[in-house]
Amino acid sequence: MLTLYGNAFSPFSRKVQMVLDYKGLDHEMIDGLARTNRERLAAVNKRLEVPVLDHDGVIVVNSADIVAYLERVFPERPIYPRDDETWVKARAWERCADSVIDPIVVDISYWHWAIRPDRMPEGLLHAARTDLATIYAALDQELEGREWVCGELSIADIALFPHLSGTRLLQVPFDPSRHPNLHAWYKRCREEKIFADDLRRTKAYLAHPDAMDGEREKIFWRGDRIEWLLARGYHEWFVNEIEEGRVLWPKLAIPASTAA
Ligand SMILES: N[C@@H](CCC(=O)N[C@@H](CS)C(=O)NCC(=O)O)C(=O)O
Repeated sequence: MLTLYGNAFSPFSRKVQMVLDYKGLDHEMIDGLARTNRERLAAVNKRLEVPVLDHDGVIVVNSADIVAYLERVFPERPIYPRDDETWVKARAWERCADSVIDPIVVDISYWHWAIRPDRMPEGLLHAARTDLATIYAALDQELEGREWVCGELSIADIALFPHLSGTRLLQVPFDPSRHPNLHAWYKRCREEKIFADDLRRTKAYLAHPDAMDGEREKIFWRGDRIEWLLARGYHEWFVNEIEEGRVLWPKLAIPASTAA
């Protein structure tokens, strides 16, 4: 039995759910970020982060580890390229999606869904546009003459898609005239069932009156998202957030069954 503690708004959960779909693996989905499920999530991940996979009692946290686990246990329909060099490239794009694109997109998203007392700090949107333009250009080049980022559909496409699907709404879109290959790739993704199903789930979640039932006044901050903010000069804003009590810190999560 496979149970995914996820959330339809979390790009990392969406990645894992798309891999489960791609591999045709039946699973139960629990919204780990819903207030009513906090204790259930804490029991499988003290960090209180989604996604978490429970496979017959084997608990796997962190999206890249979950995908690697699924690939190992369910090798049919591989999602990582077989060729070594292409495998390295796919992992690099997955890591870029998880640790470079996610922080930029998520850091500017707070003024769209969180309950904020302020407006977005001056220059933050511009910094996001500048950094994303570099990434869009690199991706556009990577996709020259290719349908998928690594040739065949792979984890690279699945990891990138959830982050890129929100960029228009956040006013940091890629541009069909400057990034024609990226634009064609995004259109191609939307025509594939696993990506179309992902968008449908996220839209249905956001349209539901109980959506975003989780914490919306305090922001859960972690490494990469803080790094991008500080690197772009927003340390004073961040310190003020801490002082005003609007920061939630992840709890210590140690991989030992005896850890308290
Ligand atoms: N490195 C983790 C990151 C997961 C992550 O950032 N999860 C966020 C949602 S996108 C989360 O659970 N945050 C807790 C919260 O918002 O309360 C992974 O790849 O799974």
